[in-house]
Amino acid sequence: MRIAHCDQSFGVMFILPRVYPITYVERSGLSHKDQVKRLVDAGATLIQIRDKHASPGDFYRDAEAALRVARDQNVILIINDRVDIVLALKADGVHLGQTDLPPPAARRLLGDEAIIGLSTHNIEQVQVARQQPINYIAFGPIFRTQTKEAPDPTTGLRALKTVRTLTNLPLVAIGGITAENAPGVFAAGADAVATISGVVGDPDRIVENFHRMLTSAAN
Ligand code: 3NM
Repeated sequence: MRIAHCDQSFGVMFILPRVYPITYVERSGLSHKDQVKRLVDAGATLIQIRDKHASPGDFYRDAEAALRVARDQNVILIINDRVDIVLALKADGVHLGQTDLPPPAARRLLGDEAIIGLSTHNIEQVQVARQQPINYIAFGPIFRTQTKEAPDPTTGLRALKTVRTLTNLPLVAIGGITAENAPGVFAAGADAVATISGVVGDPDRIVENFHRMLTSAAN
């Protein structure tokens, strides 16, 4: 796999892969653990688990099982939003949205070894993000997404190009990214593409779709 970026700014040897898969129970119909298992089998090296609907207790238990699968294969596991669950499980990091705990607070709780990512949706948010104690910036939705509830307006590739000129932090593009449009996203300056439906949308084709994304990312 091609490696997009290596950042040691917070004492963590962080290798961001070109394809960044995110689990989602409502899209795949599978538990986070089962999605992680298939993604690990497909060769993913970093996975985010994301759940906007489960109770904290249910998400905790599924995350614990998913982390066990990931740890067995030295795969990095990032948890969306839930700093408390990251802390309780000693997972590898957290992915924060604009309305979650501010990155400095998450950094204080999780320490310098944790990976912290931050979602941004416009240039102003990117300007703020680059001052934050984070390991990567996510930007999107680049294209129309049917996965996120109440998504921000699509940014398109032109805004992604602008973002690339503003930061040297590892840059993850997200939102409506498929094997077909991924090459254009990389050409616009993304280091990685994050995807939900493009990989876990069809539970029977997770391995196949992950490989398609990888092939597309290598072009
Ligand atoms: N965040 P799909 S778009 C989780 O704009 C998420 O920050 C976004 O799912 C953002 O690959 C998005 O199925 C949904 O479009 C990504």
